[in-house]
This record gives sequence, structure tokens and C-alpha cells, in this order.
Amino acid sequence: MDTPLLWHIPLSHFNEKARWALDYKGIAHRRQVLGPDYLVRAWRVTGQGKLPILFLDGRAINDSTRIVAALEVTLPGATAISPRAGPAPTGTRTRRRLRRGARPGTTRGAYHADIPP
Ligand SMILES: N[C@@H](CCC(=O)N[C@@H](CS)C(=O)NCC(=O)O)C(=O)O
Repeated sequence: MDTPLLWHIPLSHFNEKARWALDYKGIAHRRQVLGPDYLVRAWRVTGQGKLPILFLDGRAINDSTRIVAALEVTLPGATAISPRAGPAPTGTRTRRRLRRGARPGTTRGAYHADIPP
């Protein structure tokens, strides 16, 4: 398997969800922060204009929930995000766990950085 590549932007809970999942599963990967040309580049590879996008096994996968589900299916040997559910075709359990865990923290961090004391 080629090293997965994540196109992302730093301050975004959707992007943090993808980064968190890769780290949680201990998957060696590369990350590339996209600049103002992100929209054109994203459209070219996925037909939509949002990040994150993960390049995995020759596929360009958009949407953080689909990225998490693809990681669970592609790398079942790595630490499971939803151990009892096994591979999560719908991503429902995974989404719930990430909503409780990653999203509040990143949202809090974003507001802390944005709002002056
Ligand atoms: N459902 C998508 C949402 C992704 C999303 O909204 N990404 C935002 C950054 S937080 C984005 O790239 N927005 C750029 C735009 O709308 O032009 C996911 O879960 O990844």
C-alpha cells in the first residue's frame, strides 16, 4: 500500500476528524495543507470542493465520515475505532464516538483562538 496522503486545512473539525482517525489507528501517512487553490484541486480529484480528502489505495476519498469508514475497512488490523461494531459500513457508531470525543475539543479550540479575551 502506498503511504496515504491527506489533503487538509488546519482549523476545521471535519479535517481534525480525519487527522484523529489516522493517528488513532496508528497509520503512517503524509499530510498536505492546501492553499487558496484548494477548491480547484479538490474538484479535480473528487468532483466536490471540500476538505479533507484522503488518497488511499489509488482512491481520492472525500468527507470525513467516509474517510473514517474507508480506514476501518481497508486497515482492519489497525486499532479499530469501533471495536464492537467491526468495520462500520454506515459509520454511525464511529460518527457518534467522534462527535463526543473529537468535535467538542476542536470546536472549543477554534473558539478559544478566535474570540479575544
Ligand atoms: N461533510 C464533510 C464536510 C467538509 C467541510 O465542510 N469542509 C470544509 C472545511 S470545515 C470545507 O472544505 N469548506 C470549503 C468550502 O466549502 O468551500 C466532511 O465531513 O468532511
